[in-house]
Amino acid sequence: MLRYFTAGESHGEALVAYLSGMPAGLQVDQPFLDRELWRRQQGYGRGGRMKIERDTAHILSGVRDGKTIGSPIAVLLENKDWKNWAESLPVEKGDPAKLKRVGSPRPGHADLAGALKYNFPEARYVLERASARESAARVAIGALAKLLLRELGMEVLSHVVSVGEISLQGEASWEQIHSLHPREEVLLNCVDPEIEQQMKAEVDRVLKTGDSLGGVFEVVAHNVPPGLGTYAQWDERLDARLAAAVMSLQAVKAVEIGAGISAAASPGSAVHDEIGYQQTGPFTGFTRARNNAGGIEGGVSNGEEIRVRGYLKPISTLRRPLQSVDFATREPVKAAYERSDVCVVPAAGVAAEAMVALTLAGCALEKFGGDSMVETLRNFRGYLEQLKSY
Ligand code: EPS
Repeated sequence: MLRYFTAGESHGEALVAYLSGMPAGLQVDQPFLDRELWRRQQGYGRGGRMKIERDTAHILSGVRDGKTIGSPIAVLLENKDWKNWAESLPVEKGDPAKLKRVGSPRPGHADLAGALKYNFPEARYVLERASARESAARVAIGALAKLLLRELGMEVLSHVVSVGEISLQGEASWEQIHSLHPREEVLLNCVDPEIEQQMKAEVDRVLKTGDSLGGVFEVVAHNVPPGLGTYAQWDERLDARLAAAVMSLQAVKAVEIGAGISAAASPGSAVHDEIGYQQTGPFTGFTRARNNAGGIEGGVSNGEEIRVRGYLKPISTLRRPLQSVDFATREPVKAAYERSDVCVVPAAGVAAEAMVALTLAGCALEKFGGDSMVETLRNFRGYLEQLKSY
């Protein structure tokens, strides 16, 4: 069983991620982990913090001589900004004059709900943990999940569908999404260069007005065999698990599988993906003319590409702040402002890739089992044979 947790505050000493349940014998590609972390840091519209951080995954346990050993994997990501915060976020009792209060909660942020819940007089400790900085830790262990999936022939990538009101029209093919991946300069991770320029102009416009932007990313999982997840129990449905995984990312307010949203307003004949048959295919001979189901029917992968979209609300820290209330005086004031990003849709897409990869890796290990890669691969190949001879 694949289990994972993260720990760490945004301006604390480090982030830590813990991944348990990986089979032994998986080759760990350190440059790949660091490249994934780099990808999450990119995108037009990020704030000053990304100039400070250069994330790398420091593996503390569970990997020896370049391979997993079946033991829990702990990964540490240093916060370079910590040196600027050591006195205002001390672990031990500190000097109250040095603490940096967040005196008025930002609408849309966890500030108020978190302060009420944990009985804090202001929101500093709320934002420290609610911050999307935490998603870096998920990307580190998500990269390990991607390495496992790669052994099983599966790949997970993302692209940006919209930024504010600027949208890509039509579906991006796997080849188009794949071609974004090796880029050394990431703007908005959109497959259409003209739309990408319009997205950039939109970020510039909003930046000038002190506002922020949301948008939509799409994660695509390629070459996923039919049979991951099940309708047999509500919490084992693949779509339910993916929805929870993607919704758990900071600022995601809606998740869509395939054409889920437009499907609700369309007749069945325009939605459901008709079935055909040919002698050979990637997993079986069954074919589909389109993929409105997003690769999942009845909570089970059906052999088509899995497509999951995440809808991000605009960043809740505004340079031109909205109305709020002072925690101490209860007087009306403007919401607090701290250095922030203006648009993070490409970065959120990379974090969502990690969550999708962890979810698919978990489902794959439940189906194929195995304490070593030799065993997992033998079971996996046996299943592929079974599908071929169906
Ligand atoms: C974040 C605020 C910004 C972002 C941060 C998320 O950080 P800071 O307050 O230090 O400027 O840069 O994201 C990251 C640090 C990251 O690695 O993605 C927030 O409040 O959520």
